[in-house]
Amino acid sequence: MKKLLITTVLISAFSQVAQADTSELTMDGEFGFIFATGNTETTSASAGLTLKQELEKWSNEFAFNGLYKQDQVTVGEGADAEDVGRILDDVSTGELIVTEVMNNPSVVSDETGEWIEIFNNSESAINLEGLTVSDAGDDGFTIEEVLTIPSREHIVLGLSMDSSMNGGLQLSFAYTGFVLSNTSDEVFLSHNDE
Ligand SMILES: [Ca+2]
Ligand SMILES: [Ca+2]
Repeated sequence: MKKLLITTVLISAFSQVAQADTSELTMDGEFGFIFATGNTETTSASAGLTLKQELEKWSNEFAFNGLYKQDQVTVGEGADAEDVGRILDDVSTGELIVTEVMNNPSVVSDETGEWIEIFNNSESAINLEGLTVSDAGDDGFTIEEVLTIPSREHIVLGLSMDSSMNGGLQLSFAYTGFVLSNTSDEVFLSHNDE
């Protein structure tokens, strides 16, 4: 099995921002690093996409390539928008993006108030079952249930589903075993590409 890295966000050098801004730390996906480790295809294989989709895809690629050296990213095949969404094997680098993290909540404790927001930057729903969220150390968890993220929408994963404990959020998934440092940390999205 090959571990396919989808998206990486580094929490670093933003710690001062987090400490200065007592409300929340907002980290755009643009601050993250997006690596292509394989399974990428060239845009020449994209026949059949509409011109509009091509333009959108191109603009996405432009945004990513402007920030990171990587292979080209394609919109995944098998875009079956019904039921639970595409499986992760069909998801390409750049289609899932970590758009925000809360690593240092102020109104609730870190133990219940940390969260991660993921954006589906693709044309179809994606099933996050099998997605591993990890850091460069020993922190990590894998989503082992069907968890659909609709096209062009966000979902939030956090430590507590209880909105009175997590700062008032409606979470889609609660995890354990993953702590976001208030100084320096990483968020990797990956899955085992079987
Ligand atoms: Ca923290
Ligand atoms: Ca960590």
